[in-house]
Amino acid sequence: MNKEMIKFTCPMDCFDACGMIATVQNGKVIKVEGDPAHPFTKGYVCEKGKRHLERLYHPERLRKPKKRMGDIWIDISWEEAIDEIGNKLLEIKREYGTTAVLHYSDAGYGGLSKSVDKMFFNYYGGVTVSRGGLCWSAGIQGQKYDFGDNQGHHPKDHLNAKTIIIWGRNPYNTNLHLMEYLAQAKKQGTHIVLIDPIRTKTANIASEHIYIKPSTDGALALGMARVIIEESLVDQRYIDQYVKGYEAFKDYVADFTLERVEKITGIDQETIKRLAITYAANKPSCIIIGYGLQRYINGGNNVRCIDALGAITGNIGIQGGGVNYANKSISRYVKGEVVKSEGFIKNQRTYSKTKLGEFLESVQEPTIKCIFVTKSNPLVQVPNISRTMEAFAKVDFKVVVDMFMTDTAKLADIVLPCTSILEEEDLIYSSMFSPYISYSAKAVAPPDGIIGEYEFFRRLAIKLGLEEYPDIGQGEFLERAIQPLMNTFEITLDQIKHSYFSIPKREIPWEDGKFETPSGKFELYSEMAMAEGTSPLPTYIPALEGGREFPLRLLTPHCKKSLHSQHFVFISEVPVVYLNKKTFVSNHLEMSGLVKIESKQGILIAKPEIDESVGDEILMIYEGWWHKSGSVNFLTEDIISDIGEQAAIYDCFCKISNHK
Ligand SMILES: Nc1nc2c(c(=O)[nH]1)N[C@H]1C(S)=C(S)[C@@H](COP(=O)(O)OP(=O)(O)OC[C@H]3O[C@@H](n4cnc5c(=O)[nH]c(N)nc54)[C@H](O)[C@@H]3O)O[C@H]1N2
Ligand SMILES: Nc1nc2c(c(=O)[nH]1)N[C@H]1C(S)=C(S)[C@@H](COP(=O)(O)OP(=O)(O)OC[C@H]3O[C@@H](n4cnc5c(=O)[nH]c(N)nc54)[C@H](O)[C@@H]3O)O[C@H]1N2
Ligand code: SF4
Ligand SMILES: [Mo]
Repeated sequence: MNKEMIKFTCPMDCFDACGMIATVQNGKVIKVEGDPAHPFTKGYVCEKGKRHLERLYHPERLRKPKKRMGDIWIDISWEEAIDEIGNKLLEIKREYGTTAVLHYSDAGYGGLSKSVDKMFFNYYGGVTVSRGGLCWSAGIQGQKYDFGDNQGHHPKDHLNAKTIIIWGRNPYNTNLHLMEYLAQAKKQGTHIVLIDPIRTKTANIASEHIYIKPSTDGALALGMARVIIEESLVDQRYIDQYVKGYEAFKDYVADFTLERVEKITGIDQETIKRLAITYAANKPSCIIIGYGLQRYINGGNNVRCIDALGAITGNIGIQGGGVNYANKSISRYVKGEVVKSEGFIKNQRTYSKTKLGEFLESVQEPTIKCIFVTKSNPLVQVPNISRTMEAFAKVDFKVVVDMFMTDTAKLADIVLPCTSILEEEDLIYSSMFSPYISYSAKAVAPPDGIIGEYEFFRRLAIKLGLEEYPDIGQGEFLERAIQPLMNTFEITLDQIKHSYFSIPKREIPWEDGKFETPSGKFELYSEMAMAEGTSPLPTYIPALEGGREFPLRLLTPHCKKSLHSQHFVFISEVPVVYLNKKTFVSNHLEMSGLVKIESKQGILIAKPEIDESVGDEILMIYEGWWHKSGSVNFLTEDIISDIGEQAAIYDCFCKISNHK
């Protein structure tokens, strides 16, 4: 039979949103690969992208709705599942009010069609939802104070830079297509600096790697600002025209002498000075910030301190410049039914996402009667999971929608299978980096009558009698969502289906010097920040230190082979902890056995590996391991950042010993 090639897009929570092609034969996907016609991802995809095929036909994939009966699971029909969930939601609404339902969701699948979860709960009347986040919220809010929004340069513009600083990002693991641009930039002779407490493989593409003590990036940036001011390398014309609060900032940074900054950051004075001068003098200079450096109690301010460097040197709004953190160029043109549904919220309650466990323990009036989990695996990915699990387990009724029986699903009362990207029609874009939106066609029908989330929530809405819930097909829903995009740029869905679209003239954000802040300028001094209870100036808040009992810092960044917990489904070994020889020896560890890592929150058994790329007094374990191996978040603490209620998940202090 003829083979058919179907264009789809990787929906993972990733920077790249790669264009892909599925080869379909006899109703089966036999191959997935990158689409060489995608102007940005050009046919290159990572191993995780290729594993969509493996996940699609994996023997352990969930195929039927399941209901817990004591210690066993029984298969139920979709009708039964909808009846049971529907009756429960009706009862809760009647007896306790809709906010007794908590909807927990994340970005486990990035297609627009699955944003109907949110829409459903809005029509239901509004439920308990999260504030802040586990991912990037400190930096997002920090940049909102400074710029008014989160915009990134088109990555091809990085090739116009003479200096690039990669600050706390590890594109070798996390951001495949940035690596290509960096490789090209390096060939052209661009000076590339990497700042990271770990010498990651990204360092191989950098001209230099600078070790920094975790959580001290704010101090480094302020120290650099002081040098730049002292050496008269500021762009005074830019400051006068476009920057608010320079004089107050200048006064504040005067205290950040090289000597002091060396003490805080562990970077020698010569290096700090050279870095500052290179950044300011070898213009245009571009900074690419990752999400690692904001997972701390001072994370939002650390990002603001770095933004300030761009403003005082006039590296904003110019070719080859920018302080790139996120890229929300598409999302501002996506609205439609989900936004409309917000008008139907009668009651809503919020809790800080990081503190799910604490919230469940303490919430009153109403207490939580139902947790509904979509596109996420919180009992692996939130900090302090022992506490969270205990509180989660006590809730009367829990529903989880997932593709696999995750550690979160295992604690549910009803588990619903979801479709794969290869079984959905969808629109996909990333707000992190790639400036493209693309259409993803349905390659095959789901097995065993699995109904996707789009259809499931529609049927549930009917069951609940939510009359205003939009009675439209998935294609219509998608088209309405991007109506603002189509109107503004005079394109049709059909054109998007047959090509890839990015916003024209959005290659250099803030080029016109008009910022979306209250003053219309870049705000070094933000009254909005002050009104929200934080410092108006970018400030260095001292990093936390491990005490006597727990002297080592545990970093748990993202690994190359898995998207968070998703690809650890295939793995059951114990996690590997990486540490340098000095830390290994000073803790009297033995190479032959396993080690025990303890924090205030819990214990984890791991296999040690000596790795000189890890900084002193640091343990590094990749996040994502399931409970069967040992999850890192048994060790982490549920504390939040200064700005944006970000999980300060790398503020985790431990001790390590041989495991007998
Ligand atoms: N393969 C893969 N790709 C992914 C993901 C994945 O799980 N796997 N996840 C996706 C998601 S959701 C996200 S949020 C992104 C994250 O993308 P990245 O930001 O690139 O990755 P992280 O692992 O969060 O951290 C980046 C780096 O920050 C460093 N770091 C930690 N603390 C500090 C510090 O105090 N200062 C400095 N300067 N550096 C520090 C870490 O050592 C790490 O190398 O990746 C996305 N892409
Ligand atoms: N210690 C530590 N913890 C961290 C981090 C860290 O750096 N260190 N990083 C944090 C970050 S940046 C993030 S973004 C969060 C991520 O947290 P999560 O988003 O909770 O992490 P994932 O493991 O990607 O879980 C997504 C789940 O969605 C499921 N899924 C896939 N497709 C679909 C679908 O179509 N429908 C439904 N309903 N489900 C689907 C997947 O099978 C998977 O179980 O983790 C955070 N946790
Ligand atoms: S996970 Fe990211 S890099 Fe890999 S295929 Fe998907 S979008 Fe591309
Ligand atoms: Mo993330």
